[in-house]
Amino acid sequence: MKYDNLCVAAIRSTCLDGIDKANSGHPGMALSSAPILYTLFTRHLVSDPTHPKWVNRDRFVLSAGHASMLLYTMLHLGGYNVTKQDLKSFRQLGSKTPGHPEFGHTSGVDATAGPLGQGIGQAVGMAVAETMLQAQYPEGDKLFNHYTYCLCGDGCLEEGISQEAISFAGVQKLNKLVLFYDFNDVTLDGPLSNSSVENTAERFDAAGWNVIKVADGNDCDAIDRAIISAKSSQDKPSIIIVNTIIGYGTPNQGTNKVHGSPIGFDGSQKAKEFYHYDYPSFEIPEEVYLTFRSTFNARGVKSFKNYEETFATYKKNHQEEANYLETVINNDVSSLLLKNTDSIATEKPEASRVASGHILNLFSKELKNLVGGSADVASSTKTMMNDESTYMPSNRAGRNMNFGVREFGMATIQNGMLLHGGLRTYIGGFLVFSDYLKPAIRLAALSNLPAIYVFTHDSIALGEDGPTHQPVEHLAMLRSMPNVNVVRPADTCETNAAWKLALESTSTPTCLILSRQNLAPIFDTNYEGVKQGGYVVSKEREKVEFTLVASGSEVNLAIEAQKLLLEDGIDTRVVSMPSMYSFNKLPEEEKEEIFGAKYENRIAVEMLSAFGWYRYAKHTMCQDEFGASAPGNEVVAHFGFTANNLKNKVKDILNSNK
Ligand SMILES: Cc1ncc(C[n+]2csc(CCOP(=O)(O)OP(=O)(O)O)c2C)c(N)n1
Repeated sequence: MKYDNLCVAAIRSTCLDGIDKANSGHPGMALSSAPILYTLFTRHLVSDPTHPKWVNRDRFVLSAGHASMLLYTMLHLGGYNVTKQDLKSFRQLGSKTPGHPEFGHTSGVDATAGPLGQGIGQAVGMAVAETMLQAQYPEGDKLFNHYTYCLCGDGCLEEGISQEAISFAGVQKLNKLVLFYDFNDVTLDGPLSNSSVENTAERFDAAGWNVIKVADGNDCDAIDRAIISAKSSQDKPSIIIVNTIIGYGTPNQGTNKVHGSPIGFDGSQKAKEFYHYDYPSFEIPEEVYLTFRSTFNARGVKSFKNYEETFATYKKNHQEEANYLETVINNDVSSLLLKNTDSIATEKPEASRVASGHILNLFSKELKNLVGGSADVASSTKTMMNDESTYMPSNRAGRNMNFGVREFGMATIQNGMLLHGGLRTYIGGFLVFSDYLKPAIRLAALSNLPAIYVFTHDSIALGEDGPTHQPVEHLAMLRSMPNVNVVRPADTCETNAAWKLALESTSTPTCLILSRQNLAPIFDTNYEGVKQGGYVVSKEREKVEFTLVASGSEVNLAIEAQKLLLEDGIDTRVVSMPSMYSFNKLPEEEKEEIFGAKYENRIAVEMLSAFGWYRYAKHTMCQDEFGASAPGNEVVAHFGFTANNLKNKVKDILNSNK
């Protein structure tokens, strides 16, 4: 195209200016990838900057989030709400242009990225969502018909998460997923060959991908041809491997010196001379804006307008479905959760994982857009929707997902599905393996996604599998993350409430912490209490002397101990604390009222780490060492979690307080 060279030079120069002004940032990949994004935006990407949340836009994920200055420059030129001033405020407090792209913060940013590799998983999730939604609606291809593009670097592909996501995408034949690989052959510390010798093309080929190569990363026409070829793939996702030069045009190009430090005025000046770009800092000639307006903008605005017309016709023919889509598009399904408000009473003891399975199946009938699965442990985590089929290339309407043994991949894919919009999702695994996917929970929390994690086998009580499978420190880890609601229900009623709260959430991820062993129903458990986070489940007889605070399976233990203590003349209260996250939001006086007894006269009981409990109680009966392999009840007794022990502990404390 006429102004290709000028446009690419302008993009590169603006990246240099932004990073130099901030005196911080990563010029290397911004410069090497500039022609890739320029070609994508001007010749292919379909998105309307005046409707940045349009559901059928093409998605773009910058997995190599450190190249953020490049994305911001593209968004600026593309007409999003990113001004020249925003580019000048790169990486400054309160700016729209933070160090790494943040979803919901900057218009046009489709995913939060920076932790390398996760963006690939998110892009896979978006591509999954497109196929699912197409199948969920009659004539769904009229509503959902877009591509998902992702740009990664050497680092993303070194991260293990990339392999999990790539394998899944290959199995699922996500042919509308296009991954650009900026193969500049250099990472932060030096040449890629220091740490990787694998053949990327063969790796992707082996995973069922369509592999396309571009020999010269400055050749926009070659990049264009590669994209055309990728878009025509019928049954495979595509990778476009583009040979590039890191820090192209700068004095230290081709080396890790240009990876993550500003080039500086002199070096940038030399680069601009090399690009034949003779404009002052941050100045961009009108021809560049014109090019974007006549290509990217014109295409996007026209496509959005066409879509509006299509949607209006669709609504006439399928009013109910169109209304449903409008309701759920922003992941808010609270208005659809009317029927299942009451607790599900059970007479007999039931494991909370089992209760969760029943409840999920009830909710799955209310929410047609609920989809989910597990990392090969569905029968253990009870995460199957019994009347639903499995999502596969031959069955995009399947609502059960088989992620394979890929916890991290699964969690990043869930994030991508939620980022896409239109679906509600859950994923399941053992609590002990929450470590494997923790970084994706963090991104969900940071991105305000209402992700749901069904974590079962929640304590040493799981028994025979032993300490490798028995979580100890995991709740402390999960609870310490901002914007994550960790709910550990005490019985079936609380489990139902926890699920409902998880589905009612619109911007906070929820971890459901569920037992393998049976839990007896507790008379006073209720939805409002779980929503509040902590509440009295067993009152004192007359005057509270001491309070037992517990969660999950230990609430029953506390109630048993309460009875024994009363027999010995000690009047106590039991507080169920399913969610510290919610409880922490209560006013201080309300918290004190719920506890009833002063700080010194409280004990927290939980068969996991005591870490975090001292905020609520001076004393703990917790599990601060690894567990053991034996039948569950024996392990529990071995580590002293008996009502009698708890009773004695409370009595000792009261005696020593005298
Ligand atoms: C999970 C994770 N680990 C480490 C980093 C720090 N980091 C940022 S970029 C980078 C090197 C990436 O190399 P490459 O993808 O080749 O990017 P380029 O050097 O081309 O900019 C590293 C280690 C990170 N952002 N995320």
